[in-house]
Amino acid sequence: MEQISFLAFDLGATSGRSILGTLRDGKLQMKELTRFPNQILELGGHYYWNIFSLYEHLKAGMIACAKEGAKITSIGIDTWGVDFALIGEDGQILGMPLAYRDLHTTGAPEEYFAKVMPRKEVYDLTGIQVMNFNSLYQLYAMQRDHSSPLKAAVRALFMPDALSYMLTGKMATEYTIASTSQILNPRTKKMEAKLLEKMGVKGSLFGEVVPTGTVVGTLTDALAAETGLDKVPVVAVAGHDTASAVAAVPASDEKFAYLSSGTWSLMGIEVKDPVITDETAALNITNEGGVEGTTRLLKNITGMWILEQCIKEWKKEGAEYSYPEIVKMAGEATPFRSFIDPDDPSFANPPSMAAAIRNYCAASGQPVPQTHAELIRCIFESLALKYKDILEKFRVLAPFPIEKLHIIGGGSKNRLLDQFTANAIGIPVVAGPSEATAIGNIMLQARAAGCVGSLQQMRDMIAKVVETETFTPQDTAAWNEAYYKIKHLLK
Ligand code: LFR
Repeated sequence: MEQISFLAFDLGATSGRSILGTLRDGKLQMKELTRFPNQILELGGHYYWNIFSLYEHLKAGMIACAKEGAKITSIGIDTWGVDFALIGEDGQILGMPLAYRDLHTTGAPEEYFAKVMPRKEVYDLTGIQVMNFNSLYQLYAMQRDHSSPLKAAVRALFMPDALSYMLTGKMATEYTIASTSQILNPRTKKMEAKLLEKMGVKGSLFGEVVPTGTVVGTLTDALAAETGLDKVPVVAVAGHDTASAVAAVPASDEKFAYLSSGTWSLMGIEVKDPVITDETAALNITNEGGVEGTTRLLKNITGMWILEQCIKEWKKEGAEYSYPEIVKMAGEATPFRSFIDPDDPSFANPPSMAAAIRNYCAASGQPVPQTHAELIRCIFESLALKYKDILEKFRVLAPFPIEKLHIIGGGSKNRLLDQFTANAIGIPVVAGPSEATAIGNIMLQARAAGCVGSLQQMRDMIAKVVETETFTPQDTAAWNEAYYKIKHLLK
């Protein structure tokens, strides 16, 4: 095979990266070109994404790519889910997109169910777990609050689609990212206009949904000239980062569960068709769109967010730890002392995460973690037990026996948590690749260019080139005992 290169932009809630991916003789090489911070911008009591600054960073990534001298075949962008930019009649981006941690959606789902459409009907139509921040409730809150950008908008574009629009001047709504909104019907794979129209929002706001792999357009003349990249096509890869990551699970068959571990922990299975039943509704399980028409049946678990917030807080107080130090501290702290439910609302966006953990432990009658090491141990053990709790639910739902858990994403590098997880769930954990999202982004561009065929072929190829580590369960009796002791805390 000739050498072929792609440029991937992978944006998370705390940082973004541009990566040059090159395929040659069935081998994938990745080179990080730039890394940049992404931060929620607080302004006038609201939280926003500075999309204009992100655009500047994408430009810097493209310039770095041109300097490498690599001739790239296409560009692809993936980001976190649910957030969107609004576009006016003249094509202008109407202000900064609101960030999903903005508090305007607190209680919004309940208001929507009472005033617009009952919860059951919304879930039956969309199969998406109810979370305050879903695009549907963001739009509800904006409409309720008479948002002027929403009034003026003729289109809305999800974050990856909005950035692709900034690069090409062309608008497209990609399927996997659209599926995070709770406005898409997974059976028809189209947006459900009535979910919007019934609350007075234009049903056509998101336009037609295009399949993953569609070419959105080419770089604008101005950008081609400024970056030196020519008029390269921008491909709508799996715009949702989790969809890109799941596409890169190096599994040889379907009998696995995955855990995409980063700021969020997304745990689930891959199935052929959506599963929308009373049981999945009661468990608040989501049916997000995957690659090749698959469904990502999954659940959001609050992941590294809790630790990330503690680290940020401790840094301000003058205590800065490297990742290996954090893992070492947790490894040395007393086991099974106190636990939290990571998904308790008190951890969503508290002024002090450490205080929130201490309050939770005190309120639930447990020893209060005092030291940083005790807090970290509490976070890691609680996550492992929460993973067990959720995996049990997928074991019941899965049409196949779940033989292993693939942990992918940055969190898979945490070997202590990988081992804790294997111990808690009692089946092997296969950790890696940590770069799953970027790999998925690149491989989906390769697929659009005709270099790889099916999703399974993609996975076989990925399995050959990435390094994974398998963790076999240990101390399962102690972990089981801990689980049953704290099960009542997990909602
Ligand atoms: C992970 C993720 C999750 C989504 C959350 C918010 O980065 O995309 O899948 O639920 O962010 O958008």
